[in-house]
Parts: sequence; structure tokens; C-alpha cells
Amino acid sequence: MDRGSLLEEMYRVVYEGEVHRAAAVAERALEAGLDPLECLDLGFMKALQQVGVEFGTGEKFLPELVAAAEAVQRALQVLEPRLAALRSRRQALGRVVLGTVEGDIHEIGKRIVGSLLGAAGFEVVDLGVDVPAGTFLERARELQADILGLSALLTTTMERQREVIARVRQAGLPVRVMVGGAPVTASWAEEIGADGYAEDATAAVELARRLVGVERCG
Ligand code: B12
Repeated sequence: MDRGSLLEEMYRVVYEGEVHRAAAVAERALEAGLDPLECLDLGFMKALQQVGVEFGTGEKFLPELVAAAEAVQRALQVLEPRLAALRSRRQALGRVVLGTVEGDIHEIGKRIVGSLLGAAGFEVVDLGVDVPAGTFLERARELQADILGLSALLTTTMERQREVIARVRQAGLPVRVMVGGAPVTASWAEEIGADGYAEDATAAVELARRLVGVERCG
């Protein structure tokens, strides 16, 4: 199968919510020599994005959204080790504590950000989803995190990012806070006093490098 057909196949398994086939399609793509990031951006995520748009307009329904997200998660299980393999020979650049804020269970974007940060040489502690502000603070303190990463996908839960940042500042924790998630913007990040915002996982890696004082490489 050529690259174009494989990308179409990746799009299809997510768009159609063919959960049971997603891992096999990801494996086939890697065997054919496709780059794991390309698989995400041009295949699986492109479809998830489209399902999200159609869910927003009422053309698709929650069970279809759930199936599409599950298909992406299965594909990620195959792609992640390939991303992580890049990590082994690199020196740790810093420790990032990452999570999705309270009330929000969207995890795919955060997971990809975590994978790429790991591949870039950061030590990543992923707290999961629906993480209360207090947990972010406790874990950042006990792990002496360099960076705290807050993901929010709902306009209603973005407000939790503000709360975490306020509490981090109040506690005087020496940690840089970066925020992200589909509804988050640079101006929102500035308004809530974040140290940085990134619109996707690649930009998140550049941002994290800047926040720990490492110059851009390559
Ligand atoms: C998949 C999905 C779900 C799945 C999530 C499954 C999972 N395990 O994660 C399920 C089905 C569970 C779900 C549930 C809901 N969802 Co939903 N969901 C989506 C969808 C389609 C895709 C999200 C996603 O994974 N995108 C792919 C990733 C790669 O992109 P990303 O998350 O944006 O992450 C990238 C960047 O934002 C950035 N980034 C992300 N996090 C971070 C963190 C940091 C620190 C940094 C620097 C960068 C960064 O880098 C990432 C990688 O490039 C979006 C549509 C959309 N366009 O966002 C709707 C969407 C977010 N959902 C929506 C809604 C309404 C809901 C529900 C309320 C639906 C319902 N009626 O129950 C529930 C809420 C549940 C809850 N309490 O959280 C709305 C939100 C509307 C709004 N204004 O708030 C959206 C926009 C759909 C729509 N068009 O209406 N959802």
C-alpha cells in the first residue's frame, strides 16, 4: 500500500470509528516506513478533527465521537513507543508535570504533548485527566517540577487553568506554567498569567525548551 492509501486508511478508521482496526493500521504504516508524527497529523488526528467539527454541527453524535477518540487512543498505543525510542540517549532537559484540568476528561492532546516532550528529552509525569488544582500543586512541589503543563479542552474548564496558576503563584512555587488545549489562545494565557502557550505538541516542545533555557536546536 502506498503512503497516500495508508493515510486514507488512517483517516477512515478514525472517521468511521473502527476501533478494532486502528492498531493494525498504525502498525502497517510504521512497517511501510511512515513517520509516526506524520501518521498523527495527516491521518488519525485529521480525522478526529473532522469528527469534532461534525459533532459541533450536529452531524455526528456522542457515540461516534467516543468511537473516533478510542480509535485514536489504540493507534497511539502503537505509535508512542516509536516516539519514545528517540528518548533513550538524550540527557534529561527538565521535569514536566502534565495533566488535564478538573472537570475535563479530554486526554488525547495532552498525551501527544507528553510523548513529544519525552522524545525531546524531558522527564514527563502525566497526572491524567480531571486533575484538581490541589493535586497539580502537590505533585509539582514534591517532584520539584521545572514546568507544569495544563491542558483544557472545554471553554468551561479553561477557567481551572487560571485557578491553578493563581495558587501556584500564591504558594510561591518556582515552576513555569504552560497552558494549551483547543480553546486556549495566547491572549488567554497572558490574561491568566501563564508563562507560555503552545498551539500544538511540536510548539509545546519548543516552548518547554525555552522555559528551561535551552536554545532551539537544528
Ligand atoms: C475526542 C473528543 C472527545 C472525547 C475525548 C476522549 C479522550 N479520551 O480524550 C470524548 C468523547 C470523551 C469527549 C467528551 C466531551 N466533549 Co469533546 N471533543 C473531542 C474532540 C473531537 C477532539 C479533542 C482531541 O482529542 N483533539 C485532538 C488533539 C490532538 O488536539 P488537542 O486536544 O487540541 O491538543 C493539541 C493542542 O491543543 C495542544 N495541547 C493540548 N493540551 C495541551 C497542554 C499544554 C500544556 C500545551 C502546551 C499544549 C496542549 O497540543 C495538542 C497536540 O497537538 C473535540 C473537538 C476539537 N476540535 O477539539 C471535542 C470537543 C472539545 N468536545 C466538546 C464537548 C462539548 C464535549 C462534551 C461536553 C460532550 C458531551 N455532551 O458530553 C464531553 C465533555 C466531557 C468532559 N467533561 O471532559 C466540544 C467543546 C465545546 C466547548 N465550547 O467547550 C468540542 C470542541 C466539540 C465540538 N465541536 O463541540 N470529547
